[in-house]
Amino acid sequence: MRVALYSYWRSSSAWRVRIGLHLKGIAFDYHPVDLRQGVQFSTEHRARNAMSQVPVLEVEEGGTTHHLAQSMAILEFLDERFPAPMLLPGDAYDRARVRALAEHVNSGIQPFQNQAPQKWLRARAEGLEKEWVRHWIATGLAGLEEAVKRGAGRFSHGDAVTLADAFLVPQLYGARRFGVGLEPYPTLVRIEAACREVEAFRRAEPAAQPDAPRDST
Ligand SMILES: N[C@@H](CCC(=O)N[C@@H](CS)C(=O)NCC(=O)O)C(=O)O
Repeated sequence: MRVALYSYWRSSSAWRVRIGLHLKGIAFDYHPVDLRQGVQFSTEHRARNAMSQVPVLEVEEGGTTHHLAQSMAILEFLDERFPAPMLLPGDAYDRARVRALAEHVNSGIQPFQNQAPQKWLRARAEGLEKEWVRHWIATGLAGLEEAVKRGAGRFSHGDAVTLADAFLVPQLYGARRFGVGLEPYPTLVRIEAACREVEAFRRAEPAAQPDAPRDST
């Protein structure tokens, strides 16, 4: 099996997958897709992902090349094919909780900060897009803080890293990037610090990627 990731250094969704790949010790080729230059809209990339987005996980196996889209689906695929360490817990209720925490970010926060809606808003009211992004991140993180608090240990769900942490860490980076203060979310910030002690999380950080600008730290 050969694995390659189509990624962009600062993409929070691609970052989630990088965390999963590193946690599981899966070797992969890194193919940058420059979202600033619009490479996601090229014919080649659209053939890999009809939504013109990253991440895309390319998996070559048994003579077939698969292009997997959507970070949640990719991470679940990785959990099925490379079970150690599992990112989803064994118990169905625990699994539902971890998926829900990940979805808070995946469908409740990140889509609002994406380039496409920002561009759409900016074209109608210059500057409004920044207010919009900050509003949805702050509101979403408030809900996430409450939800995580109810079952957190060292990490979002007890004391083992799960999928929920792979979604949380990139989202907090996004919050800082857009100028959202993190003081109201002490549990989330504490878990982020615990994640940063794990090498796989450090290897997945934007500044550690080959397409990151030199001054990106
Ligand atoms: N739900 C998707 C979201 C993917 C996504 O939003 N990717 C962003 C980068 S984080 C992207 O490619 N944006 C390109 C654009 O807005 O033009 C996932 O989890 O993979």
